[in-house]
Formats: sequence, C-alpha cells, structure tokens
Amino acid sequence: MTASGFLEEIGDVGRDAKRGGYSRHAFDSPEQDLRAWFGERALGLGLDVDTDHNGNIWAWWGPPGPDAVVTGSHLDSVPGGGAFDGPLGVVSALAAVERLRDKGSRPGKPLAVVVFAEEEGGRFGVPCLGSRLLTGTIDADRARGLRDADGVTFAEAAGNSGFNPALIGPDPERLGLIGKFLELHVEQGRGLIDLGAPVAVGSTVIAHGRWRFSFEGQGNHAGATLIDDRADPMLPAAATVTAVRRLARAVPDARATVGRLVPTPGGTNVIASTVDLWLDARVPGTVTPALVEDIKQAAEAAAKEEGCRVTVTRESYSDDVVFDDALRRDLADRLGTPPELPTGAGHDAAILAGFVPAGMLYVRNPTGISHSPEEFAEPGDVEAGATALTDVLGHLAR
Ligand code: HGY
Ligand code: MN
Ligand code: MN
Repeated sequence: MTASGFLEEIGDVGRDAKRGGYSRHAFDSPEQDLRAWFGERALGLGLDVDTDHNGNIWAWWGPPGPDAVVTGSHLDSVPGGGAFDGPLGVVSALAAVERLRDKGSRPGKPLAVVVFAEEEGGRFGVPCLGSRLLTGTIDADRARGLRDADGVTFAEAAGNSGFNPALIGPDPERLGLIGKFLELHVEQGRGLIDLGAPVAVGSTVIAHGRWRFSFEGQGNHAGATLIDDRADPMLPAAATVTAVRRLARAVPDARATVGRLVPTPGGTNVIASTVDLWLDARVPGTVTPALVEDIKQAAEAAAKEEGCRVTVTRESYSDDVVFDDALRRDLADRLGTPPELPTGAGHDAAILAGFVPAGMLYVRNPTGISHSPEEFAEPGDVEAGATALTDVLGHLAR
C-alpha cells in the first residue's frame, strides 16, 4: 500500500462537518478508530503492536531492544485540522516498512513505528502529552488531572480507554530502547514551495509555550446594567488580544496567537462573569517569557481599568530545540543534501530530542497552510517523502 493509499483509508475518520477538516482528539471515538486502524495495518505488516501506559502505540519489527530505530508521529488533530499533520508521518512509516519488507530487507536493529498520544493538546491542553509523559517532562499527577472542556480528566479518559491511570508517567525503560528517532511531517509553512523541493531535513524547532489568562468580573444582565456599573471581563480580554498582536509585532520573528477565547456563561444577553483565553507564544531563543510578561502586564492593566481580576497560568513551555547534528548530516548524505528547514511548529521529535538523537523530515505543502482544512501535500510529494523515509530507515537500521 502506498502512503497515499493508507491516507485514503482514513480519509473519512473524524471529519468535522461544522468546522471543515478533521477533529480527532485523544481517546475520542475518531481517534479510537484511528488507533484500531493503525493496529490492524501494523499487524498486517507483521509488526508486533503494544500500547504503553501513557497511550502511545508502538509497532515493532523484531523484538523490542536497545538501539532501536524509531519513527512515527501522531494521529490526533487540532479542531478542524488538516489531513496530513500527524497522519502523514504515520502512514509514511507504515509504507516504508512495507517497502523494506517487500524488498527483502531485514533490519539489523529493532525498528518501531510509534503513534504518540495527544500531540496537539487539542483535548487536554498540553501539546506532546504522550511524548512528555514517556520522557518524564511533565509531572504525572499534573497530567492525570488535566481536564478537557467537559471537565473529564486525562486519567478518566485514559481509564475509560482501557489504560491504568495509576501507571501514567515516565517510561525510562522504553525510552532507553530508542537509539534514534525520526519523524516525517507535512511542512507547516512555505519553505519547500519557495525552494522547489519535495522533502527537507529539519534543523530546529523554536521555543514555544501556552498560557491561560482567566479574567473575572461581575456577571450581569445585558439590558439592566448601565455601562458605568459594569465589571465586564470581556473588555480586558479583548484588550489583551490586541495587545498580543501589538507586542509581538515589536519582537523580531515572534509569533503570538489567541485562537481560543471562552466567555462564561456565554449568553447573548449576559455580561460574562469570566472570560478565559489561551495565548500561544513562540519566539526563537530565550525571549518568549519576556514577551509573555509584557502581555501579562497589559492584561493586568486592562483588568484593573475595568474593575476585573486576571490570573495567568503557564500550561506548557519548550525551549528552542536543535536536532541531532550527526543525524542531520546522515540524513543529508543519504538524501542528496535536501534543504534544511527550521520550524515554528512543535513536534514529538522535539521532545525526544532532549533524550535521544532525533531528527525530522518535512514533505512539501503547496498551500503552506496548516492547522486548517487547506493543509495539503501532492501525492507525488507524499511518495517522495515515503521513499526518503524508506531509504533512511533502511540505512539507520542496517
Ligand atoms: O502546535 C504545534 O506547533 C504542533 O502542531 N502541535
Ligand atoms: Mn499540529
Ligand atoms: Mn503535528
């Protein structure tokens, strides 16, 4: 089966009729369907499939063992996400294994395809949750207590999906098996379009984090409350959204976004009692915290002016990551020195890079758009990516 063929097989799973694109979130039914599909396809390729206590799925070619070459990505999406972000790395890995098997290759090292849980943080709010748990870069109790929009905890959702929540946490034994990790991913920008190449090697991932701003005011009647008698949290929230753009524009190469803003109770004729908004801020280097501090001060000033209060909570943060130099050179040598690209998008490979030699391959996205139904990769480039991955995996696992 080609990588495009595998993608087609899951093309209708988790379609979001309201938003367009796909909504596939940790342990919800579309993602469960994708987990089952992956298990079936991996078994069909003769791989041994097991799921770790954090919900990450591992498909092994040969017995799990040290110095394993591991590849893979994620199957969950952002709300209304594209078809390629995550799944492209998984289907390309399956296609690569099939091609290696078909040509009679027998890896000299253990080789595994992994599907990480909750990479987008689309349900429980922390990105790369599965790889952070594997590596112990998030406190297990904090992870267990993370809640989705309906108040369901990660522990409850995991428990309802057959996992033992008490076991959620670092997995040094499994992490210790990984000799190298390589993630193929659709490019989430225009780098390859402008360079006219189908595949690139990843170089760096910029620092990025998420902060929750909770504004509290006085809920009240929209018609019976005079303007001067209000403490409306929507005002400082709106001022913060515009401050984010103003302050980020003043910082070179900064990206700062408010994509999610939730008033409570959310009635048309109701002055909100609280408004929560989430800031996604990313700047190369060590500047992100300073930018967020400036945004926080603007939020506090706006809250004070409206007689409201604001609480700011950091929900996740990752420093800049530079992928393993030797692996990058090896990838470049094997692939005829394709372009090298930095990215502003976070990935499980960037979490693993703190523990094992990790690298990435990107496949051209002709729209340059991601986290949107417009994300795309041409079938020819999808196959170019699978061919590159096949070659590199065969080389690394020889
Ligand atoms: O948000 C990100 O950068 C990634 O898509 N999780
Ligand atoms: Mn993504
Ligand atoms: Mn992704």
